[in-house]
Amino acid sequence: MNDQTKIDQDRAERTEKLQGMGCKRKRVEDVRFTQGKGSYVDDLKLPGMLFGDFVRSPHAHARIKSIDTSRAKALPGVVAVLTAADLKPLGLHYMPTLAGDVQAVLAEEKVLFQNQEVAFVIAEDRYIASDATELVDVEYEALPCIVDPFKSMDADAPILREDIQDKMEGAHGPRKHPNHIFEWTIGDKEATDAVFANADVTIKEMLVDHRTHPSPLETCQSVASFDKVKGELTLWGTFQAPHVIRTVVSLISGLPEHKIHVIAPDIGGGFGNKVGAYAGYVCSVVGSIVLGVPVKWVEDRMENLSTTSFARDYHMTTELAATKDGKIQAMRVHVLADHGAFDACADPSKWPAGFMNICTGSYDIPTAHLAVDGVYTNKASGGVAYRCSFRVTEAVFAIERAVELLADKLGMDAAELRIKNFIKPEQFPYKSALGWEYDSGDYHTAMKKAMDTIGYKELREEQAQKREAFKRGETREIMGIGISFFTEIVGAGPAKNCDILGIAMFDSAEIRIHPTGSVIARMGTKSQGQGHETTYAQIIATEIGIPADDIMIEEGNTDTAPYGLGTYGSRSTPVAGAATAVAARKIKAKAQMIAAHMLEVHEGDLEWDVDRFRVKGLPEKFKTMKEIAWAAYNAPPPNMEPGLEAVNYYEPPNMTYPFGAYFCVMDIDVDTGVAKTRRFYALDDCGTRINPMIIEGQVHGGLTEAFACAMGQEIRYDEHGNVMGASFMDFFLPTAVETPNWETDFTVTPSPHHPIGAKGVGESPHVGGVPCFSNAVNDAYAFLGAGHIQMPHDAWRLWTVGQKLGLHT
Ligand code: MCN
Ligand code: CUM
Repeated sequence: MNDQTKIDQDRAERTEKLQGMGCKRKRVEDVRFTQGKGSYVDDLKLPGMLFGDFVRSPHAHARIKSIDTSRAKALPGVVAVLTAADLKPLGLHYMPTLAGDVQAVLAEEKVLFQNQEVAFVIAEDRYIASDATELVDVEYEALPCIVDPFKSMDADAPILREDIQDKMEGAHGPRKHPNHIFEWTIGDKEATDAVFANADVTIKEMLVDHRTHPSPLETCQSVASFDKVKGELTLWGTFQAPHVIRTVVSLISGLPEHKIHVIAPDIGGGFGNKVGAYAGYVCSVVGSIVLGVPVKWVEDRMENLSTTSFARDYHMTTELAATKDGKIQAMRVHVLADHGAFDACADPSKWPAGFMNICTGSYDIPTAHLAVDGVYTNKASGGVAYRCSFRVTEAVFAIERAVELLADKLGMDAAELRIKNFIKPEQFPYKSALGWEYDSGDYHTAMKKAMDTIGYKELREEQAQKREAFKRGETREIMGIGISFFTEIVGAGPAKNCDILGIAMFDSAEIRIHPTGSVIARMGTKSQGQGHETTYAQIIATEIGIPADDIMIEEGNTDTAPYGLGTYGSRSTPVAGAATAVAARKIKAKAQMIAAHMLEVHEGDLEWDVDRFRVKGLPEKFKTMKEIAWAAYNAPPPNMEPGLEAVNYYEPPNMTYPFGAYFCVMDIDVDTGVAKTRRFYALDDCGTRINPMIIEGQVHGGLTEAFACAMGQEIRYDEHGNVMGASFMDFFLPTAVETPNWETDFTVTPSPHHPIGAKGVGESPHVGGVPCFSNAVNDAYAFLGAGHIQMPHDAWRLWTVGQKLGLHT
């Protein structure tokens, strides 16, 4: 072995020991999760703790004539019953929403959706509280309700929000009707209309991304404990954004922010459901302040599905204009957004329709216009993202279905049409017609790799043969090939356009190296299962040369973690991940000065080598990061303050734009409507990959939720506003039995503005997956002249399609 080989080998061994970026490091948090040793909100048991439960409205729209709590209060074990009348003097019967609306904590004069919170019973245990909810007598006078958002602004529509009936100026401009929330438009309307008027080919379709729910396994919950002596409130809860919750609680309760301790312990899945603030949080806090003992609130499954947040419910009239040979010239979209009874959409404040204006997708579409109208209906409020960065799933669904419809009309292959319109590698950074600047991308390479791997040409040939066989009556099975090429927009965000209630959407990391060279690091984000304890440590390991196993990551305690805006919109890696790298580099810079002092050389004479600084040209003279850490506390250079720690608050210059190419092969039995996913191939590009195993897990999870949404999951309402699908009996939650096999792949196009070139990935598979499934179904039926088939594509609905097409004999 020659010297260089030895050096290389030694370096490789030291690198491997770090388990840094690029390593398939096993998830450290799973040691406790797989042994049932996680610590969730409901695991918390405090002395004297009481339990709250809600009385909920059976009606979708009704006037409350009276509430009588006397029978409930008389039940042994019941301690208190709160109603709007109790909260009103405190100014807490309404709470502000993230979207600039207010939301009833407990209904005062009216209920506006089924299962709305009417009273909060606090008792010695959960069962007594639950029993007592049945003893609260509420007299209702039922009112006509609005279920169909298209009827919401009719002249004779019942006015839903009487509390803001006369307030015709909303949080996002003028309201056209008492049931109108906002109109949001972007793009050049005149130019777009002109292109459409003169286009060779146009398509127009109402594409519905139906109402669904993130449904994490752990429901929303909180424990509030108010210490009357100290005047301090501790609030444990299922919070994706603990610091924001602390600020909001301070603003609405008047308690000073430093006397509020918000703690998000382990979280059993969030998927967007745990971003917003809910009545249960407020009532547990009020209960504890009033009673001086801890109060716990834990949602049951039905409450979770029917009241805390919904996702989607976008009705998108989508149009494309193109030349005869398939160059897309313009896009025009109108969205009717059903927001339910209160606008509690969880978006950055300036974005009433999230980042819906990413709807031009991965294509170079020169002209576009988007208009969104938000309306009130008698349904639960919410409007959370559900595994997508603020309405990106809706946007990608619109463009990816529209492109397929255009391909159909042009008689062009859908993959070819996409490639023809892709933004070219040399166009990045690319400014889209609706205002975004895509940081980087190489769509052609990704698409080619995907098509070659899946064997696209052969699949189309097989499909052509099967179609002939079907027409000849030899088979009852039809084959669909679904494609989706998506661009995500994650990592909110630059302060110039992203804030939550006025707080700029930066994020943070604080890294502290102990004298022995072990590390604790804290971030402003909060994992709900994404594996942050594993992956942030990998970033630090690579940056400062300390093994990931010696680095502990802590999140979720607002007393110790630096202020951050939390985890949603796949922003942890783009924002807090960047903060982590920058903080680590600050430490490294100080370490270099210490090393120079120790080795008695000038700083500039040192070079970094995996886990140490060494003297250039004298590789045997070095100091390891561990040695430097010890020195930092014991013998720092004169005039240098001791210690080795750093904090960074990172304000990203731009979002990151991960992308991917997905293909789905599906076989559908036209007689039963049963769809079988034969193959699903997902190629993701999230820039620099921190942990390939975790990325694969994220992709598996996101695709499974995409499969759920596209193929069956739905929160439906009947004409009386009764919520259908409020339990797992009706709401489709796929298990391993239904879930297809996933093939994953990748390309790497680093983000040019991110310190380590990483983009987010947590939501990409969902965003790309939903249209891919829907396109597969639509593609299967296309040759039969089915036209656009709305989601969800469960067997019953697909059977209906066959019925309509006269396929059943
Ligand atoms: N990662 C990586 N390399 C990259 C990008 C990400 O290794 N280039 C890793 C990260 O280090 C992190 C994970 O992938 O461990 C996800 O990172 P990121 O894409 O930054 O997303 P966030 O951590 O901000 O997670 C949020 C995202 C969202 S918004 C939803 S919704 C969702 C998702 O994550 N909810 C989840 N994935 C989930 N996974 C689980 N288990 N539970 C949820 O509730
Ligand atoms: Cu998009 S649902 Mo996630 O942002 O918590």
